[in-house]
Amino acid sequence: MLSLQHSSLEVIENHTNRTTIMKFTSLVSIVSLAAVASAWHLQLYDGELYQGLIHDRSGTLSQPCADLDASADNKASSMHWEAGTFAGEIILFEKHGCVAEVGRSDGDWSLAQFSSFANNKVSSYKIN
Ligand SMILES: [Ca+2]
Repeated sequence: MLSLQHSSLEVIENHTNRTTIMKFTSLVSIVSLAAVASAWHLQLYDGELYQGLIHDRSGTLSQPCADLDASADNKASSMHWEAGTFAGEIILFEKHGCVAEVGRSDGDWSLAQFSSFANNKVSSYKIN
């Protein structure tokens, strides 16, 4: 009778240890996921071939709509876009308030020279 009680107690202890180990493993997984999540990065340049940086911004989540400052407005002629883990697409607009689309990415987008349609026109963007 005494030995039976002892083995029951061991079963409970083993179960508790396993639960603790599983909780710890889940925590490590969450921390690892956060470490590999990458940010999006947008760089706009006044000139072709990435000359004359006029806008440089990065973040992790989507961006509803951002107007460019007066110093960068209607000037972009080339760009780098690195899609992040949680934001893949950027949409460029001719007017403030994300009106009149001039182009959109599908994943990363390096554009050494904007089309004549979009050149020196971008004044706002949205990140999805
Ligand atoms: Ca320009």
